[in-house]
Amino acid sequence: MLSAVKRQTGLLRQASMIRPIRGLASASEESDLIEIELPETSFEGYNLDVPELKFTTTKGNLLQMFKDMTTIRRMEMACDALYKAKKIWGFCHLSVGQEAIAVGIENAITKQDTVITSYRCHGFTHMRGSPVKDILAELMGKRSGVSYGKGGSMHMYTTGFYGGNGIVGAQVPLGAGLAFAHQYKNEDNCNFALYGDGAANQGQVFESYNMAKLFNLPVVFCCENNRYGMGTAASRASASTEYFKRAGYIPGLKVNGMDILAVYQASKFAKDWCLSGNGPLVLEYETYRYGGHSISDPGTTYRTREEIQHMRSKNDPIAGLKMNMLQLGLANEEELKAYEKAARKYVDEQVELADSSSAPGHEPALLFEDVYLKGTGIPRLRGRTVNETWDLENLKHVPRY
Ligand SMILES: Cc1ncc(C[n+]2csc(CCOP(=O)(O)OP(=O)(O)O)c2C)c(N)n1
Ligand SMILES: [Mg+2]
Repeated sequence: MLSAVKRQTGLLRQASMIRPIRGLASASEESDLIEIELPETSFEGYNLDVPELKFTTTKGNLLQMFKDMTTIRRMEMACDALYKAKKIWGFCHLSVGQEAIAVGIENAITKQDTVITSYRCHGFTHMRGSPVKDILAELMGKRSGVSYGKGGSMHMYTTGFYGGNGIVGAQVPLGAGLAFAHQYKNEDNCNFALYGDGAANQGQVFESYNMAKLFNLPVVFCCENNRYGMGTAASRASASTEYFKRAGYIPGLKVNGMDILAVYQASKFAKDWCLSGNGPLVLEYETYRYGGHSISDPGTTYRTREEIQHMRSKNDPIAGLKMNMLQLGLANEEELKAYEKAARKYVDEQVELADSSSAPGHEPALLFEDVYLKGTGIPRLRGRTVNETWDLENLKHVPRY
């Protein structure tokens, strides 16, 4: 197993080239502009020409992505500690190692685009706009949580972000539906629908490909291939692990998901693709989760410690970007350390705030909030039995529906 990993990650390791450029903008912006050249191994296309390896961005953009990834990692580490301290209960799926995907996508799109993903959703929720304290409060079942303490780890939402979905693959047709809404409303926006390598085998994923192609929907089907679905290696669950080719009639692009610059460029390309009227696209981000499937899985029974260690030490997305920025003098060691320290301080403060916020009350009205969109509800809602039917207007039991 290790030799296969080594072979693959040897390619992933090649660093991007970044250099400052001059002469394209005003004096103040000029010093901020940089030219990136990604390694040739960053992309593999299926029925399309891969994105340009050379592109221009700003130093500010790279620093922002560094800060975002660092914050998400600290937040996930805080989740782990809070779980061990028994302040978080139930399911909890962390994305340590996969940060480049949520961060790279968000920096390539706008708030008017929509995103939907699986249960591994904390990083996406933050990138879509929720402060860390609201995410942690949700995990601790607090009223100030992003879902008012009623959702927990897998069910987080915010503007332009449709979850957080616990049913494997269920978010993919919802993503196609969101893309349909963008098209129907003549919006210049698209949907990014993320799913795992395990989810890629679900029937509803193929139904979504079909409808999306028929309707030419602006949806980017994004497979986060982290090589495992719970404890099962992708090659044991998928007849073909070339996830970017699996829609057949929809072009695809495989992306080095451990290199934030490649993720960023591919995500921009995908959005342009959809907005140019090309219809759907399949992206496969090759990535890796350092931890187990969820906090209750040590993650070491179905893969070797050497494999995990190898990915951590040779392909880490944060260390990779840091190395690039240092080598090119875009920031020095002290500045980057200061960013890391600031992220740690911010997350520590957010933990305090989340922890000190209050739990939801016991009043029955809370149970019926957020079941229906305001104004669209029904007057009565059935509980576990017909005798538990609730009159929602007067908040009391009524004998029968
Ligand atoms: C329909 C359905 N089947 C099974 C499960 C149990 N389950 C939860 S996560 C998971 C594995 C999914 O793996 P993958 O799609 O690769 O996502 P990852 O956890 O790697 O991010 C399974 C089988 C579920 N939640 N829903
Ligand atoms: Mg997986």
